[in-house]
Amino acid sequence: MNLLEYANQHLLFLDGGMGTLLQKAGLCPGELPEVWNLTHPEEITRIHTDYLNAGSHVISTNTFGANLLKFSPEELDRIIGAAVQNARRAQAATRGSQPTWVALDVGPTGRMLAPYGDFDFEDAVATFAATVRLGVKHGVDLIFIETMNDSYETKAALLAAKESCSLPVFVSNAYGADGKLMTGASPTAMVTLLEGLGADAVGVNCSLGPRALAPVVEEYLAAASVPVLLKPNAGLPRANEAGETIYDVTPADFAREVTALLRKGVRMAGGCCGTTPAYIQSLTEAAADLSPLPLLPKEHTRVSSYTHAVTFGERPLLIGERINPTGKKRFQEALRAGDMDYLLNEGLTQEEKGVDLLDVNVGLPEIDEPTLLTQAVCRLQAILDLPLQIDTANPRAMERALRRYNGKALINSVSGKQESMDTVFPLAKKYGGVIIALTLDENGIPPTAQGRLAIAEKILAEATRYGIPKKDLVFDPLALTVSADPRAAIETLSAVEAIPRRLGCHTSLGVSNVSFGLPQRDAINSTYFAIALSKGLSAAIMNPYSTAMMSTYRAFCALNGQDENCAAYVDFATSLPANSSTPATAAPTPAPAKTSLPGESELQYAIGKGLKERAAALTRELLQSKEPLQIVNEEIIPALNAVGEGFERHTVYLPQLLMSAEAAQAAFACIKEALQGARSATRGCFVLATVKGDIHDIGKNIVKLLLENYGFDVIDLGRDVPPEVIVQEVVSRNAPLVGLSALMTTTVPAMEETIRQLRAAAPWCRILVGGAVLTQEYANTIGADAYAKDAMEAVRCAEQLLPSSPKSIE
Ligand code: B1M
Repeated sequence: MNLLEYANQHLLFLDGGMGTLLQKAGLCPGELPEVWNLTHPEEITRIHTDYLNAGSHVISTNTFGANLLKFSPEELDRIIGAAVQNARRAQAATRGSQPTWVALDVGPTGRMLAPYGDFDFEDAVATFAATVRLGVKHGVDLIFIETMNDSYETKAALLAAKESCSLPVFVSNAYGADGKLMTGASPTAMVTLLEGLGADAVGVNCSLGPRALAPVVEEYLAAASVPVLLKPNAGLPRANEAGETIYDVTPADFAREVTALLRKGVRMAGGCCGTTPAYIQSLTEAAADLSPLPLLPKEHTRVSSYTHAVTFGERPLLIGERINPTGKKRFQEALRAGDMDYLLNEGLTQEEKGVDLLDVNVGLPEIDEPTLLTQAVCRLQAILDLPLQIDTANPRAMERALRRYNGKALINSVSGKQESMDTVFPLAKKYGGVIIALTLDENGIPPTAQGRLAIAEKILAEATRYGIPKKDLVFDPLALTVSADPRAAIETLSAVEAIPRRLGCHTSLGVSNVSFGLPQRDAINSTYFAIALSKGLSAAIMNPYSTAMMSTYRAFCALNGQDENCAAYVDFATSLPANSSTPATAAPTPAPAKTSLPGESELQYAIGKGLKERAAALTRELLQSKEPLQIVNEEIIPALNAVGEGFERHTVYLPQLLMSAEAAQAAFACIKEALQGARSATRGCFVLATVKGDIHDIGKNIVKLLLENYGFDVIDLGRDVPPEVIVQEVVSRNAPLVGLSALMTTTVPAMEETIRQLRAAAPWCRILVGGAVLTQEYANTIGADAYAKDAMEAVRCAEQLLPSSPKSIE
């Protein structure tokens, strides 16, 4: 029976935890569970059988980590083959009244994708594709991508599945207690991205118990047009007194809480970590009399970034137009030189001005646009979380940029020309996107609103033929120059009114075209903008640096009931300079080179925003007037502290933390260069490391640099270093001093363990500890010889711990 047809009419029960059951069955720590398909096939088959007997329609193969990063191609083939066979054997043994299916289970790779990590997006796609192709070869019925905690990796996996097979693909993400993915995506952002890419069901698994996941699930239900699935844990795992992992939600509670969500519209349910066949049995019994709620398509026109979705129609949207080289000599030069700083700065500044999306256009005749546009998209999305409008007439550039975009983009643009539709619609269908549709065709731009409406109808019909839903089209009826044709503005405005009324679609306009050739263009633009907004315009590509345009926009939203308590208007109006002239006639504000925010220096701003090149350039500049260490203490550390606080408050997510860390490292590299000259004679061997489990090394690197500058011969073992490696190094070098760094409360025990092992194996060695989480008291408790709060103090301590060494060279 066809799975999707069945799922249309019935609730679909999935299976429960596999890993936790294997641990109970004797899987050792460090052992790869997927290998059990070969070594313990009966055990795996038994678990599948128990789930089928408990009422699961879909069982997932034991292939969560089966990928080419962990196994050779031959091993992977054997493992996936055996996994499918084990599931099929269980299916054969339990044939009953209800149909059942075998899903290829696909989990995350465990690697972070670039730019946050070092795993290239296309390598991730290739890794997932290899797994999927083997699943298909061995005959699975569907692909189940699960426990993904990063949107970009989820996109890579789904794209790989779609490119490698025509089986149904279900996609499930793992959310934290803050209702976001680890890298910051909201549930609506994920639904928007995944539906755009063609997922057949979307949902939530792992993470927490069903009750804690309810708000996330409800957001899925409000956003998704495809079935929503749910596979929660049996509660949040915790350790009991005996050190075992336990889960607090009982099968009965689990069944009751999941059933409550089935009643709200979830159509597919099972369990994850900590759940067993007893949980699924309990669930299928509790839900035996339930039928699925009708699956209602949602008509939202939505785009997304890696963190959030933006919905057309809730209020007019502003699309910043400034990332476009047309008429901008400086930007053109920067693009030709491959300098992305200008572009990133335009992005950041427009974001601060309050735009909802950024148009990205890098089209210049003599450049490699596919490469440059892709780079621009990747660099922008690394430091900014605004959705992007990908703006190019070059299909190759469009495809490459859409492929790398971490979200559902606004696509600028298609027209009514058949060639344009035949080029753009397949790309939108494959990668997802809301398309800006220009109402022109082979015969040009019709002079009347009627003519443009007719083209809009033609585009809509063709889009439907390509399988693109109406909600994914936004029509631009084209602002034309009023100085050339007195009816130009009126006809476009009529079309702005007619399109939503007649076609039920949203509209967008590139407003400023209307004023070409006229003086005081802002007066015309902003008045035209106001009229268009009052006719129902949904979005505008505009200059957010124009005070007149922004005043019009903020005032319109306040007057139109789209700005609660006029808060955004008041914020905006009170931020204007006291002597700013009447908004509607004010000259456009020149593009401000935004380099810092109140209360922070330019370097702190650059680190906070993750601008690597800028951070390095500013550090070099600062080194002319400040001491290197002063820059570290007054600029770099406070900037990182601010990012860390944001991370704690959930205003900053891991990607931004990583980008800021990279910018700090770039600044720090310049400090290192500056200090390099000051080296003096060797005064003793100092073994240095960040302890096991901890990958923070910025502070440790500063300590290393200063120690070297004060004459110590530093053996840097790096970060995440096991106690045994440190002990071995100290013993083999007979090192008199060792320095340990730890930045997290969770890694201080590793520091304590390292000290314990050092005391046993190298009793002569003096131990210095440091790192943000430590205090003198704590250092005493864990048995260190000294604690240093910063790098300078580390040098002083080292000198004291080596009393025979000469005094420091100052
Ligand atoms: Co993360 N991180 N981070 N992080 N990170 C912290 C430490 C955190 C406090 C942020 C927060 O939540 N507010 C938090 C830890 C919370 C806790 O303790 N429980 C945290 C977390 C949770 C995490 C992750 C788990 C996030 C995640 O994945 N969900 C993850 C951990 C991964 C792991 O280690 N297993 C993670 C990852 C990262 C990045 C990779 C993104 C990046 C590190 C990049 C790198 O180091 N190469 C990063 C960063 C940058 C930070 C913050 C923002 C900044 C750390 C830093 O470099 N400070 C940090 C928040 C904060 O500290 N404000 C945070 C500047 C540096 C110069 O200071 O290291 O203290 P510091 O060094 C000083 C002194 O302490 C002293 O001298 C140095 C110079 O004066 N010192 C010593 C240091 N070592 C010494 C040794 C000595 C003597 C002195 O003798 C040997």
